[in-house]
Order: sequence, then structure tokens, then C-alpha cells
Amino acid sequence: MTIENMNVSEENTVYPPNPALFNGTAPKPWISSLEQYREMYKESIEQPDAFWTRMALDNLSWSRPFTKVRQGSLDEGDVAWFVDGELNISYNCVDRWAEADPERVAFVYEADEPGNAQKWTYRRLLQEVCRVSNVLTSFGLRKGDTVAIYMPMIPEAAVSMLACARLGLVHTVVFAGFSASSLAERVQDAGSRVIITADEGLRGSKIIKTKAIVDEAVQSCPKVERVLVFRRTGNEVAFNKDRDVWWHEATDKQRPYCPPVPVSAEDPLFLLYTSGSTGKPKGVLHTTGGYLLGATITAKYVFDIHAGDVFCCTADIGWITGHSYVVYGPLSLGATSVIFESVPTYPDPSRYWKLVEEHKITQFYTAPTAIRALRRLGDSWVDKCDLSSLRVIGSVGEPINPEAWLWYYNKVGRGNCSVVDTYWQTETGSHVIAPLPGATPAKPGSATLPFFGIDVAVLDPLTGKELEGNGVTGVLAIRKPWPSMLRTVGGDHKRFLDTYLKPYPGHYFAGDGVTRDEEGYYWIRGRVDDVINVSGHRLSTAEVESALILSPSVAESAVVGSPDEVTGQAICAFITLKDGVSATEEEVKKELVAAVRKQIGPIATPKILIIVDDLPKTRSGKIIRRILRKVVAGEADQLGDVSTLSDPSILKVLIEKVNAVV
Ligand code: 6R9
Repeated sequence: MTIENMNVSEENTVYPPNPALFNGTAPKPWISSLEQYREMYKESIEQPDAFWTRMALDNLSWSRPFTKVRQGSLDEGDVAWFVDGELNISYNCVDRWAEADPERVAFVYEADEPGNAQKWTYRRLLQEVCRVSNVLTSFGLRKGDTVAIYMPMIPEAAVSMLACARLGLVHTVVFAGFSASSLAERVQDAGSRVIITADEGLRGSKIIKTKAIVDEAVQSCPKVERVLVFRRTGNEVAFNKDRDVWWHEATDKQRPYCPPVPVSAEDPLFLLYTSGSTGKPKGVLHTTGGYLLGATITAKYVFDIHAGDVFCCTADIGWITGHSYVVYGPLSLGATSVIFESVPTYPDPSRYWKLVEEHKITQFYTAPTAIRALRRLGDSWVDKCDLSSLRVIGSVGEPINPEAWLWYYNKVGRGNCSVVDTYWQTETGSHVIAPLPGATPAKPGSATLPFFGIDVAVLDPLTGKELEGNGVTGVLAIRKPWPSMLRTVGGDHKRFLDTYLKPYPGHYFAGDGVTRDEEGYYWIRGRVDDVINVSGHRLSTAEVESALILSPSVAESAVVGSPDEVTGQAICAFITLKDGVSATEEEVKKELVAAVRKQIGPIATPKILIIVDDLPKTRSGKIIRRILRKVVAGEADQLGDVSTLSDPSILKVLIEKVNAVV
């Protein structure tokens, strides 16, 4: 049986590590057998101090070595790593390589318009990072202050992050697809006095008015004193001379060197906001030493990055994937990282593959939603490109279905690349379950085995009891602290404890369901909380519901995820209208879509909006989202126990309404 005609429901077909990794044309994989992985894994769990000391000394440069490896516990929520050590991340990611090999390319910048690629050497990167650090110092910022970054996918976004890290400033990158009010909420929560942005962004030839959005956001952020504006498109934008500063004018005045400020391993590096089960996004806080070590060694071992490799992660730096695998991981290894500003279908669906061909990309990392969308557009786009430089192709953000995995493996990887399906979260900082290209046999749809130091437990969701052995399904938890785990939720340590550590004492609770199969492989089953995952972007149902409810026509709203072939899940919103609304259904729907886009951003746009007379509720008035989820998934025949419904008669109408729309 060939791979093409294999029955894809045979989930347990195993793909051994890519043999091309061992034929002498490629560098020998860092981890080159399952045995080697198992040995190192065992050491990482049984002798963590020895293991992590070696990792931290071999892979990072410390200005003051640590004497203590770990302290604190998951019970107490006071985890800290390498506490008395000092280092600087910008030094590790830039200076080390600029000193050793200044002409090496740090970034390849693939602009929105094809054919304009720019190469940034480590020398240039160092100079630009230093200039921006000096500008930030001239704004009066000092170690510990926060800086918000709201930028398109351009090298200057990464420069801004590294410039903050150079001074011990805490960056908070906000994805430039978020609306002014989402940006304002994050800037206020982080207490930032400075925002770095661009005049405009460009994605798939569409203009994103980043500066105008910042201007609007700043109206409700009285603490913001300075806005540093990079000129990307050159179109005219409003400029407030008392507050706004042009990047090119400010950096021109600064010398291209700025000493890196040594910081404690436990000093904060960044806050990154992510959706939880409630409406208010959480500022996930990562610290310096542990985070960098996690990003560095996962980039090294999971992508098998070697000197001279050209690594491409298509995620935006507004997400954790962009933080760890566009910026910190690859640069800390001295690799070349591709910064991709555009979208996979612009100007046509061969954009990714032309990118691989032109820059001889060795590792390519993207999301299942992109893989599924490109697969739907046909094979000719990928078939015509030379992808022979690729060794490892990765997936992240949501479960990848076996059909998409196989297409990726066969069409993009040409059966000659290792597919790494990497499971992790904003909170974990770096990969926690993932195959190693030279060691782990892959099973399409499984993230395979835990990374070093990650002690996975599968728990019974109700009792919290550990489900031992293989062939078990439950919720995913981690039993031991690991270096790159979040340390707290900015300004709300109680929320950190309540969300992650209290649900199952002694464990970190990830919020995902999981199966450990008969061979100990992990299969992620998706979120068990009220988080929807659209194209790998996390949104809470409450967040979207609060945006909908702001509309004067809406009485109540309930949002659920519905299965979607391309985006994994899509947002499906149920609405009841207030009495006396005179607008037509179409008008209301239009208004609601606009309201959500304005309140949160286009990524939260409901794909399905259903106006109903009543929502399914318990007698105490709680909306039963479980029923809505089942109905939109076409599983109305499996509603289970509906005895808690206050008015079971609404079900029939609800099902008819949904069937008419979905
Ligand atoms: C890195 C990132 C985290 C949530 C996570 C899970 C889902 C991520 C996955 C995956 C199955 C994978 N997720 N990777 N599910 N297989 N390989 O995406 O971080 O935005 O915080 O999302 O994404 O549900 O809990 P984040």
C-alpha cells in the first residue's frame, strides 16, 4: 500500500524518521534515535538539576552563572529557575552571532509584495537593536517598564522586542489585527507608557491602519506618553508632534551601540495576552532565563536547527509562536529566520512554496488551517515548486487531522521530510509535546511524545485522579515545573493560581483533553473549557459574547465553536433580540459583525449568526452551551441529558433554525 492510497482512518500508521536525514547530505540530527531521546528524557525527569544545568550552560551565555537550578513548586505557585544567574537575551540572540560571524543573515524579510526580499545580517541587526534601545532610553524608560508593540510582520517588530530585552524592559506585543479597544485594554492592563507601531501595515495588498488604530486606542490610555512610528508604507498619517516620534528620525540620532543590561534570570521578559474562559484576556508573564532556554532548545531539537539553516515560521509575532519561533528560538541558535509579512494566497496560492524555493528554507512551520486551506486549492501550486531544501515541516495551533498531515507529508515534504506536530501554549512558552525529527516515529494526527523535562499526566476530569498506563483519555496536566512555563498572570497572581494550578493540585492544568494511546503517544482532543480555537487563534466565548451584547438590539448571546473544515473551529453566535427591534434580521446581523470586528478584531468575526427566540437554559437561567455545540455540529440526536432544560420545547425550533443555516 502506498501512502497516497492508504486508508487515512488508520490512525496508527507509523512514519519512521525521515531517512534523508541520515544519508550524509544533511547535518546529522541532534537526537538521532528513539533510544537517545528516551535516555535524555529519563535524565530530564529523574535528574532535572544535572540535565537543566547542562542545557543552560551549553546553549546560553550567562553574564553571571547561576548556582541554583530550581526552586518553588506547582503546589505553591512560586516556581523560579536559575534565580541567581544573570544574562541578557538580546546579547544571546544578537551579539553572540554578530561578534562571531557578523555577515551571517539573521533575518530574511519577505515583504507583502513578492520579489522584495531583504536580508539583515547579524551586524545590521545589532546596530538597529542598539539604536532603538537608545531611543527607548531617551524616552526615560528603565528596567521593568513595559512597552506595547503594535506592528506588522516586519523586521522592526523583532528589533523592537530585542531592544526592550536589551534594556530589561517588558514588551507586550499586541497582534496588529486587534481593534483599538482590544489594544487599549492591553496597554492599560500592562501600564505601558510607550507604544511602538508603524504608519500602516500591508497584508495581501490590504492596508491595515496601525497608526490610526493606535491613535484611537491612546484616547483611553492616558498613561501613554510616546508613540514611536516606523514608516512602512509612507502614506500620510495623523501625527501628534507632542507625542509621536518617527522611528527613522529618532534612530538616526542614536549611536549603533548600547550595552546590554544584565538581568536576573527571573526578571520578566514579556507579557502576552491570551484568551481564557472569562471575558478578560490574561497577561501571561514569561521571565528571561527559563523562557529563553525553552525556546532555544526546542528550536534546536524539535526543528533540528543546525548552523546555516534557514528557518521559516509563518506565525505573526503577535502570537506566542512568533515570539518563540520567529524571534527568540532561531536567533538564540544563530540561525536565519524568515519574517513573512504576507498571506499564503497572495498573489497566488504558491506563495509559501515559492518562498521555500527562493530562500532554500530548511524548516518550515505553519498552522493546520493554512495547510487545509492550501490543500483545498489543489496540488498544482505546490507541485511546481522546488522544495528540496526542506528537511523538517512543522504544524502548530490546533490538532492537525490525518488527511491534512498526509497532504503536508506527501505534497510539501515529498515523503522526504519529518513532520513535527508541536503541541504547546502561550503559557508553556515552548513545545511540550512534539516529535524529534531524527528520533520519533510519527503518527499522523498525534503530537507524539513529551519534550525533555515535561512530565505529562492524564487526569480524570471529575476526580482529578491520575489515569495511569496507556490507552487512557482525560485532561492533560503536567506534574513538574519546567523552565519556560508562565510565572504568573500580570497583576493577578490569584487568577494564575485559580486557572492553572488549583484545578488539579500539584499539577499544571493545560485546559485540553488528551488520549494516551497504547504506545504512549499523545493525541490532543481540543479544549475542555470555553475557549474556541479559530485558525489557531484562541478566543473565549465570553469575549465574543460581551462584544455582541454591546449592540442595542441584542438581548442575550451565546457563542460556541462549530466544526469547520478550514479553520478547525468557527465562531457560531446565537442571539436573542430585545423587544421592539425594528431592523430586519439582515441589518442586525450586519451590525453585529461590524460590532465584533470593532470590539475585538476581524479574527473574532462570527461565521454563523443565528437569531433565535430563546436560548436553551437551565432552571437557574444558565445557558447550556453544550446543547448549542451539539446542534451546530449536526449531532442533535446526541444531546444527552436535557432534563435540566427549563423549557424543552425550544429545542425543536432551535434545531430547525440551525439546520436552515448550517
Ligand atoms: C502555540 C499555541 C494553545 C492551544 C492549546 C491547544 C491548541 C496548539 C496544538 C494544539 C493540538 C497541536 N494547540 N498546538 N492542539 N495539537 N499541535 O497555539 O498557543 O495560542 O496559546 O493556543 O492551542 O488547544 O491549548 P496558544
